[in-house]
Amino acid sequence: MNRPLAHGSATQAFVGTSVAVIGLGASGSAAARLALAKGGEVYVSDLRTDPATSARGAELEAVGARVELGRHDTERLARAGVVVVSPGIPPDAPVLRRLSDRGVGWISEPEFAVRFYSGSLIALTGTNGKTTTVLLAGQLLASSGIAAAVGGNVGGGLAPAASELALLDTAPAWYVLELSSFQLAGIERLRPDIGVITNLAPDHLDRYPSADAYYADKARLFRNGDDRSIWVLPHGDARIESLAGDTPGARYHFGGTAEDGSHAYVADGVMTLDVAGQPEALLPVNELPLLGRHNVMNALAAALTARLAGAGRDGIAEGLRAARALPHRMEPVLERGGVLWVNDSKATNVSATLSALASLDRPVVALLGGKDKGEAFADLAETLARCARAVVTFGSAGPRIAESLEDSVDVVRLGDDFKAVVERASELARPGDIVLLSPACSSFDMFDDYEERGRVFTETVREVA
Ligand code: UMA
Repeated sequence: MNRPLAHGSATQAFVGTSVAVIGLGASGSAAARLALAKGGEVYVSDLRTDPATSARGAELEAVGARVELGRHDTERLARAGVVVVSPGIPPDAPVLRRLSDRGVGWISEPEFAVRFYSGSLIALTGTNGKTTTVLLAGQLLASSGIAAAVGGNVGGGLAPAASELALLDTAPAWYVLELSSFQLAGIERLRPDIGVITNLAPDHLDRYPSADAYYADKARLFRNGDDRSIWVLPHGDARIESLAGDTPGARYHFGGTAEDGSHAYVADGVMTLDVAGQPEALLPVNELPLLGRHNVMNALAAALTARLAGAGRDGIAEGLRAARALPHRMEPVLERGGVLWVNDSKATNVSATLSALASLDRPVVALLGGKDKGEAFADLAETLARCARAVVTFGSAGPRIAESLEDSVDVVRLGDDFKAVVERASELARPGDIVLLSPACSSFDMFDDYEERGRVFTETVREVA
């Protein structure tokens, strides 16, 4: 199963290639370093001129890149042999419009990185659960004695950018990459040996004109599929099947039942794999040390992926028992007075919050709010009506969330004082409840990012609860 497939076609021929990198964040820096290490001539530009960007630029200049801050030189970019674009730069950004107008194409950073890989590739995408699943898949391979290197869109310092994996001293048997829709938008040749989709739901509607446009970028995962491809997909998702269309390769499904032909499922309370007509019990689902039913789905997807990459049942079961919540993802903060406080700050869209709510079996005080990305908060109403003792709204999306939910559930409207939000939740919660920060919005109205929001929540809970 573990075939060494040459992703790394860029070798000697690459030396001297002129590479332009647009954006000097985590992915731009990593792509520039990879290009330099492989003998490329590198030009990096970023519109920012702040001290952090300047410092990163100086580091790259010291190793041979030409760095320009404060502008993108279209002429210079258009002369490059390869243009690598950071994922945070939307296709309608002026620099990309100018390149388009001149007929100049670009690729994403993972597309550039895999050209230097020399091992097999697992590429995983989805709307929610990507990072949990990709890191778990890597751990399950490791606990089965298979060398795996995990990276990509992971963020939060939990794993490196795709390009950094191409510079490891020893190539792993498997590269395990998380890919965002922004990164998939810029792939050309990237061909996963195993392609995984965790789930799909509307997201990033502040960048895409429609959910369908977002799904179309996700579907690019399938574009280079061939007869050797293996696809790991959720059971019974008609939309994902239609995105896969008639892509060649073998399809495996998780999350259904033994009877419907799923290859990873829970039967009689036991997580089970069946990739070859022979059920393999992994562990009782209540022994999986991750909170929430959606994490059972993530664990089934990771286990199936690892199994198809050559991991054995015992190593997978051992790895699942050792699984731990990632920071800001259904992360228990503390339990006091019978109230469990849970930090799910990473839930930056409605569907992630819905999964979190639906996965719990205790009454919930839900903390919702942040920057409004234009989603339909009314989609939360039915689930909240069933499980919520109360909702506390905050931040710039707060008023719209409150209006969408007030007919279904008790809503307390608060503003930008996050400590007041935690204090109010503490008053509302009763023994046996869960206070859940799963805000359904991004954080940028009040915090630098979802991580800062989660950290402040954790600190405030420890102080207030
Ligand atoms: N910039 C320009 N010109 C422009 C616009 C922006 O130069 O016209 C510059 C900005 O000034 C900035 C840089 O481009 O310096 C932005 O880079 P970036 O936003 O692409 O961020 P990176 O630091 O490179 O991080 C990216 C991913 N970020 C995004 O996709 C927004 C990280 O995913 C990823 O971990 C990292 O690459 C390494 O692969 C984070 C994320 O939030 C975790 N992803 C989104 C998600 O998961 O929902 C997609």
